[in-house]
Amino acid sequence: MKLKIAIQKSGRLHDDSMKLLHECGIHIHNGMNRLKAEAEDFPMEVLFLRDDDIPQYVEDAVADIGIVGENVMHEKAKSVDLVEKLGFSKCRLSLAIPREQDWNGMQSLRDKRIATSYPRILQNFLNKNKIRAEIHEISGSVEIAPGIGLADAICDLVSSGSTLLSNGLKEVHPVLQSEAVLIAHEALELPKAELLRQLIFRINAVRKARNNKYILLNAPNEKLEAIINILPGMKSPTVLPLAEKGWSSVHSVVTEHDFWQIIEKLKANGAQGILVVPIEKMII
Ligand code: PRT
Ligand code: ZN
Repeated sequence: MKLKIAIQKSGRLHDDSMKLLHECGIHIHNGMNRLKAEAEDFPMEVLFLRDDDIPQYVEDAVADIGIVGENVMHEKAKSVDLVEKLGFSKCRLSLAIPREQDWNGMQSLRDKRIATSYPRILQNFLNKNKIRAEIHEISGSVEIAPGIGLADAICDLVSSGSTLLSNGLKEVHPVLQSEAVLIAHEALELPKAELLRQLIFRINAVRKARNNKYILLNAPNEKLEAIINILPGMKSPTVLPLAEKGWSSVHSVVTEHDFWQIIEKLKANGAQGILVVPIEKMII
């Protein structure tokens, strides 16, 4: 029994998807241009597909699980479970108009032509906002549509915004925030559901580790209490005596998010020799 996972064959999702599996201890030898590959050390088979096809394959149980952008998952609207957000390939689907045009809120789109590769998501968004507009579905290079007179506005994926900028467009309203997600067939049979549970457990350990750092520092004993209060730790920090009298070594785990603030406070409270090291896996 193998868990079949669908992964983008090539493109923006491919490398990070493979890296995530690798960090989960699942190693895949993909012969060049193969459509299928097997994992060495986990009962898993990998199918390499176009991202647009992945939701359908998962719905049909050709693949048990898959990794796609939320944008594709919502646009395809297949019956699949969203199992886990994966934190990479972040972008947003946004509305944009020519730079020189005024934007007076959503009303500005009334009866306008909007070019997009995401007609379903856009139509739902317009319905929710009670705006009637004409949707032009085009499959690529959406950003050139206003310039060639094909549309008044576009609804497209944005990450840095430089594509919009270089096409004389400005982003005016977000429609959907997106990142890579793990999707699964709705009714996985038991042995596969158990393999999926193991995979999710590993993914969580890898993602938590990425968001945390292990920190070691030296502190004079009279400052220990203040320093321990600054450090959150998983339970409480580890405190070990140093060879030098009156000093201790303190070890703890801090999140990436409030990392710099914590370092500042530690320094202000007399911490010295602060070392910060990445964590490979984190299981709590
Ligand atoms: O061949 P296949 O169908 O598998 O791939 P694809 O060409 O359809 O998709 P691909 O590889 O381009 O993108 C896969 C997924 O990556 C998308 O579905 C999104 O979930 C995610 N993603 C993240 C992005 C971007 N960021 C992104 N910036 N997908 C596309 N873009 C494009 C966008 O369409 C625009 O043309 O990049 C341009 C904008 O980028 P900025 O940085 O200039 O704003
Ligand atoms: Zn695609």
